[in-house]
Amino acid sequence: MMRENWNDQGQGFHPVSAPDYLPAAQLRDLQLRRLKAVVNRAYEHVSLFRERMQERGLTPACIGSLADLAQLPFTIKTDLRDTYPFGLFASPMSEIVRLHASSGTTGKPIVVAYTQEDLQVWASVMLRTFASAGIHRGDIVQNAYGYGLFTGGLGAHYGLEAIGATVVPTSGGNTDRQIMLMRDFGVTAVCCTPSYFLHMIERANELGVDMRELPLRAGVFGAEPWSEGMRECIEKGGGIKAYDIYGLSEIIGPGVGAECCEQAGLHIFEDHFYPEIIDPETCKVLPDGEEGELVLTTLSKRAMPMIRYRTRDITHIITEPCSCGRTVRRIARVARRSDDMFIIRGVNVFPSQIETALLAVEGALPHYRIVLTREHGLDQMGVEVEVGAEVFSDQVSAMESLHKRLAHSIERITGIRAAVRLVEPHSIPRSEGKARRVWDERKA
Ligand code: DLL
Repeated sequence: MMRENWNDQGQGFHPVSAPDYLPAAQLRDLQLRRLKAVVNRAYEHVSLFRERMQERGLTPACIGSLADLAQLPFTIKTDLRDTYPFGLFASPMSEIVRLHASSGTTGKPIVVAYTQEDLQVWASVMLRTFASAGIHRGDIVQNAYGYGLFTGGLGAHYGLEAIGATVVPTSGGNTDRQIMLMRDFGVTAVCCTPSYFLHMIERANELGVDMRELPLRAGVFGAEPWSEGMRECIEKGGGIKAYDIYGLSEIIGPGVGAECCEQAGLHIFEDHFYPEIIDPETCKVLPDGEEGELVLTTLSKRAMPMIRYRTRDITHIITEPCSCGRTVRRIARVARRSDDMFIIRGVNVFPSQIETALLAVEGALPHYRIVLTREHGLDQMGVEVEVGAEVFSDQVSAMESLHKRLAHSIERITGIRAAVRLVEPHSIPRSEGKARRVWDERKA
């Protein structure tokens, strides 16, 4: 039964959100029907999928239940690179109305495609994202995700228009102008990477603008890992509620999953994206609740169906139902990627652990970078972290004490002794999109 008068923070319900509340049996039924159709489509139109299935003696008829998905081969990022640019398309170009591509630092980007129907689905999952963050008609939303080949800008844009909000399509960059528009237009919600919003808060303060006094009340942040500590800094500094949104180009862009007003994990839009968690070593499917790599299958994508795409993102499925009433399952915040991990003196470390360690100590600012070097054959981990101006002007003993507490916190969480360097505010480069945290200067 659809919850006619469901309210998220007052006015978030929109009929298009109904699939978020489907009874489990009905949802599984829908997923199975869609899964069969998408496997058929991929088998018929994409030679890579067909050949991989044939190698295993599989046909689309092998899918009789959702559990049968586990027999199908995985898809990985290099499959998109190897078939660059259009090798995984299941629709003729005449039906493809949009292309996006990853920015990729080296080599060729990965390319993704959308039909008209795919764009409608994308706008609908983004609409559900904004509804669950309590954004509605009448809101003025500054969209500072990059517009262009990156999926963030246009993905958020069409979802915001679909919900009836007023979009201010600023894209990333030109921070002073962003702040001027935010204040002059009476912006009530913002979308960008969490690191860029922190930078906006900081710049606003320098310009004498206190964001907490503006009508701004919510932010929808994603595209990069961020921690609970970072959420606290953003919510306090901006006077807003900060919601997490997750997605990736290969699957659709932003809008694979998003937090609701409970801010306790991200609901996956399961009627379009089927999640599995696997052990990244053995590739076996893990039961709900266990941590592993997120694998996603698109259930309705037409231009570029993805079967069992290995995201490299580490998370787990939350088993408890959410008190918001949505029935679609949640994943825990994606704090790390398996390929972000670095190994230092044999110990596996994730940048998110460093972030958590730093933000657990009062006085540290959420701006840091990790520099890996090798001295006399031994790996060293340096962590540069900005600290408030008052600490610098304070006595040396205050600096020493903070330094000690930070080093101790890092060692407690990672087991590694780091060379911590306290640096002045603004000395670490800011990013307008995804932040870079690790500089690995070790020679191979
Ligand atoms: O970053 C899509 C997006 C745009 C998501 C705007 C959210 C908001 P890609 O550039 O293909 O797509 O990067 C996808 O970014 O596999 C994760 O590793 C990471 N990522 C995205 N959202 C989150 C998040 C977009 N909320 C890759 N938390 C993904 C942690 C995230 N990591």
